Amino acid sequence: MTTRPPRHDVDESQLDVSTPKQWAAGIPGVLVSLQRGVEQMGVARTANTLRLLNQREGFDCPGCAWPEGRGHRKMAEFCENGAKAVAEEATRRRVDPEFFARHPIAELAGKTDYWLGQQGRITRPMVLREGATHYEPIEWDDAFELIAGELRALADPNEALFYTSGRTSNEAAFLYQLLVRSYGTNNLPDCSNMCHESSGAALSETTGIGKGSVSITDIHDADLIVVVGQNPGTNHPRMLSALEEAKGNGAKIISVNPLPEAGLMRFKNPQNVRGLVGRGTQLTDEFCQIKIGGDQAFFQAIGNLLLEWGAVDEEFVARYTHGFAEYAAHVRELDWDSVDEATGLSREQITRVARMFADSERTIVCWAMGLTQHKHSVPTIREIANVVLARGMIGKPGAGLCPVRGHSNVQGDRTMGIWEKMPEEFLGALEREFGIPVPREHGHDTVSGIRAMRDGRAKVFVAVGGNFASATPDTGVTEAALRSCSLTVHVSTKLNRSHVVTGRTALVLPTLGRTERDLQASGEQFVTVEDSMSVVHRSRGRVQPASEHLLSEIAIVSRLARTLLGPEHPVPWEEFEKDYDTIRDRISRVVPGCADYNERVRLPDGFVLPHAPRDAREFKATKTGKANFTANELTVLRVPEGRLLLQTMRSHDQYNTTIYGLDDRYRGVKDGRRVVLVSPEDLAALGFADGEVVDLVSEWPEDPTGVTERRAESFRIVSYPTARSCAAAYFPEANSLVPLDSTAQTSNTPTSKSIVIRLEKRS
Ligand SMILES: Nc1nc2c(c(=O)[nH]1)N[C@H]1C(S)=C(S)[C@@H](COP(=O)(O)OP(=O)(O)OC[C@H]3O[C@@H](n4cnc5c(=O)[nH]c(N)nc54)[C@H](O)[C@@H]3O)O[C@H]1N2
Ligand SMILES: Nc1nc2c(c(=O)[nH]1)N[C@H]1C(S)=C(S)[C@@H](COP(=O)(O)OP(=O)(O)OC[C@H]3O[C@@H](n4cnc5c(=O)[nH]c(N)nc54)[C@H](O)[C@@H]3O)O[C@H]1N2
Ligand SMILES: [Mo]
Repeated sequence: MTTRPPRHDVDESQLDVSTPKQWAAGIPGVLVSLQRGVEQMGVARTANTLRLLNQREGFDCPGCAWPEGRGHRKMAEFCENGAKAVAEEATRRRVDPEFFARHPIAELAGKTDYWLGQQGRITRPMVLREGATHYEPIEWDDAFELIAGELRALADPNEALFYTSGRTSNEAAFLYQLLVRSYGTNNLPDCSNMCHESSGAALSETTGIGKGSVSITDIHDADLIVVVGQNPGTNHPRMLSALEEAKGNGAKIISVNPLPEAGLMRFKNPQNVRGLVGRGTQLTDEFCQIKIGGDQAFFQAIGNLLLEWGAVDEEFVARYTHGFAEYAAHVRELDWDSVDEATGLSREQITRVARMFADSERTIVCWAMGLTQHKHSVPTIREIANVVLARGMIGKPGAGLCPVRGHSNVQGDRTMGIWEKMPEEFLGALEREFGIPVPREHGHDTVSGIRAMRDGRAKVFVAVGGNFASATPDTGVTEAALRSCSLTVHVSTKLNRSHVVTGRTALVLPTLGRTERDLQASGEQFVTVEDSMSVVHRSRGRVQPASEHLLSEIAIVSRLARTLLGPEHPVPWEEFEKDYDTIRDRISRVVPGCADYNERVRLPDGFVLPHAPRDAREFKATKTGKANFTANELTVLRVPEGRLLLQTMRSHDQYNTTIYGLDDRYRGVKDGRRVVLVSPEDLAALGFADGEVVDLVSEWPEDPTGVTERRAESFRIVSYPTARSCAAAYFPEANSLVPLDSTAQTSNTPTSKSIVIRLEKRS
């Protein structure tokens, strides 16, 4: 057994490609998860930590936001990728001061995120002083003084940015936004800006709340589940068990995706014998191999047919909605040629699918990044809402809208106030509760924050979690923006690229992970999180912290606040750090729906936050007070001659920018990541062949900065059954191709799933 990190970085010459798999999980899934666990943690710790994953008295999986089965949790409620997420955090490998003494920053900056992440957990607070070649240890108090000094020196609090990634607990998120607003800014960009922001924007407008309306039992009870732009076999593997259960109850499943993702096709459930040794369950009944960006046209076409057939829930529409006539007039005029062009689907298939909608009594539509990261993402999701409303499929069992969230607590962070434009209701309550002035001017989101750093309007960058340098678009521009800061600060568990692309001075502050015991003055603490279905529950770490020098995120925020805001500040920061119940008491009084928080999170399965459309078909929070139909102009993404539309996605062996390993097992890619998947027909038409190595060149003539081309070098072509005129490569290797200013209307999310590229032979 070895827990030594790899000495060598990724060697793309080892890359090996085989036929894509037709099914997900089964025995290989279990074996890979155990193998990764043992490599990182050893045998005993693997058994111990995995036993506590997603159990009532254990910790919430730091992987995805898919909910746990309420009431009837399986003995091992984990999946292959959840197990990898745990192994990555509970690893025995360490990045200590000697590591930083051995490796100058210039050397670390040449490593991939894979190599950096595999080195292990950071053990001590570290500082990179101006002009220094190496990080060196720093005492916690000195680190807080350093940050406070830089923040006080700014001409305006709006010159600082405070990023959050969605692993942060509710308590830490609540304190962090309180610190940032006490300091005087709403600059709270977060990973959500690059993730489900488009869903939030579309759903708030149409239903009055930016969250999904279904529960896990609704999934089990649905008779039709439509999975659009999502790869659950990799990114939400426990969702496959829920889909399997729904199938067992007679549900039909439609998958809409440019790629035939193995996990959606057939699932061999590792929790039962039939799944381990049998053929598994066929999940998808109807696979719509749509072109990238064709979903708006797809849902308009379905709306058009439902109207034509009179398959509208008239009573629901009359009683609960607004704007139906305009919507109906608009989709009746649908141009079917545009639908053909945008979707690449046959009219027979679209008609068959529309028939399934018309025949269904309980429909759920699920979606993720395949829908949210396009220029027209918000209108696309509004179009889903139109169809769901026309069928009356919200606020009843087995039906509803289901944006499937990414990070395990990204939804909770928003609920707790991590947003650059929190509503007045929240800001006013915060002001009254603490007797502090709270700024009202909207802050920077991720993209506008990068612009502010680039242009010298933001000078201090602080991040609680995440990997800003690698997760954001336009890598070259973003890295230059970070380097222009006077100070960059990262509260992190593991080393990543953002620690080596630094401001003039940089701090890395190591923190406890989800799996670790959190001991404070009043005793052992737990934290709370909210899953994708608005269930709030406890998470309690159990393993010994990676180092005695780690502080919890809550302690770090509280101590920074005390140093920055002084002992006279009206917020009782010290008390918060000692006893997290005192934070939850305040959450109760400030955050809507969280009354009696301390009592309710102690219930065995926690509690469900209110959701008026789900609970009572109430839509009072929209502008019209009703659920809104919308008439949206149809966008058809046109790919110029000789070009392809590139999506950037996740392999089976990564968690966003954390690269667990180099295999994308289901897609048949092994020992490498620089691949571009293109259909055999397009390869023939463009004069390329499988196995050739090319540069990817993105083209965006509209770029306001005048840089119309971006290049990512050396990708191996893989002939792959994707939709025509589409291509796929992995995030973050392809992020340099996404122009900073190419963002979705309304939500400002980078268009990471639709970039026009050409392939260029390497000479
Ligand atoms: N193991 C693991 N789990 C994760 C993550 C991880 O990296 N690893 N990340 C977490 C996070 S933060 C998130 S947001 C989620 C992401 O979960 P997903 O959204 O499943 O992640 P992606 O890999 O981006 O996959 C996008 C899917 O959409 C499809 N797609 C792309 N463009 C289009 C389009 O125009 N139309 C349609 N219909 N489909 C399209 C792609 O083929 C792919 O199947 O997963 C979360 N869970
Ligand atoms: N091209 C392209 N770009 C994308 C996407 C895409 O599909 N394509 N997806 C976007 C999406 S959906 C998202 S959500 C973002 C993700 O953006 P981020 O959330 O910024 O990135 P992650 O890779 O999830 O962050 C990983 C780092 O978080 C730290 N970390 C892990 N656990 C903890 C913890 O418990 N506490 C603290 N403090 N730190 C911790 C570790 O240091 C680790 O290196 O990327 C976006 N970027
Ligand atoms: Mo995400």
